[in-house]
Amino acid sequence: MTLRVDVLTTFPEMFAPEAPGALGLSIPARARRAGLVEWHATNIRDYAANKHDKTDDRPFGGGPGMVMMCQPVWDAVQAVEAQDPRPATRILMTPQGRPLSQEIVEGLARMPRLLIIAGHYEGLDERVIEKLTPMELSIGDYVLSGGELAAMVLMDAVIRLLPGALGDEESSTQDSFSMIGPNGERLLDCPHYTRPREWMGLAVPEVLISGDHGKVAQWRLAESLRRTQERRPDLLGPPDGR
Ligand code: 9D3
Repeated sequence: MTLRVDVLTTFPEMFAPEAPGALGLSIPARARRAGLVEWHATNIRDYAANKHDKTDDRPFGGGPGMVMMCQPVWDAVQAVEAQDPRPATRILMTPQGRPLSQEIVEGLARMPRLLIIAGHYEGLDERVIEKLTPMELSIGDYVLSGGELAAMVLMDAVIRLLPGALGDEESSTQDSFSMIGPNGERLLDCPHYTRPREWMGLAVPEVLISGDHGKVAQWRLAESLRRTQERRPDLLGPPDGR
């Protein structure tokens, strides 16, 4: 079954399938051509019920920026959801959301339909969030100009997990080769080398040239563990391991 992704945004052009951006090339484009996924961007502005097609307004209580109004968002969600009978998993991209993780991505890749709300605004009126009860997701602790790039990051991460999205060469590095630690943790990748065997005075580690596949696997796991310990100790769990 084709995954359907709807994006609600005031910049639908960013998601045009022919746009040579994040989703128009490489794995997502191939997955789309293969019928594994389809995405539709809907302009929230098309659902503004007021005569100036206004989708945002000044915040109650004062302050800078604009707040996305409830009505256009609510109506856009109802209209888009009615375009397909399958229930959509509603997602709001927001700096206040749960940090995106591979676990979340894997869960979303099993859904039939995603509806992602992304915006260029200070925020949504809290009441429409309360009524829609979307999953609220962030892609990290830095400030973007809008939620659209975050939505594309999420889509890219989900699409590449759809069965058949990766070519044979890519998929082999997917599951069995990606390193798992002694307690089931996901580890950072080990270093990689290709020809020549010596470059600018630097040699390729001898074990990789030995032809001993057992030794190579052992070395790679040890390197993955060492790097994870050094760069991302948080991935190995709490400091005292409890
Ligand atoms: C002054 C408060 N700002 C929040 C940090 C306002 C604000 C800035 C930027 C509100 C929204 C945005 C646009 N960003 C997103 O919509 C967004 C986002 C992000 O900026 N970083 C990481 N993940 C995400 S998901 C959506």
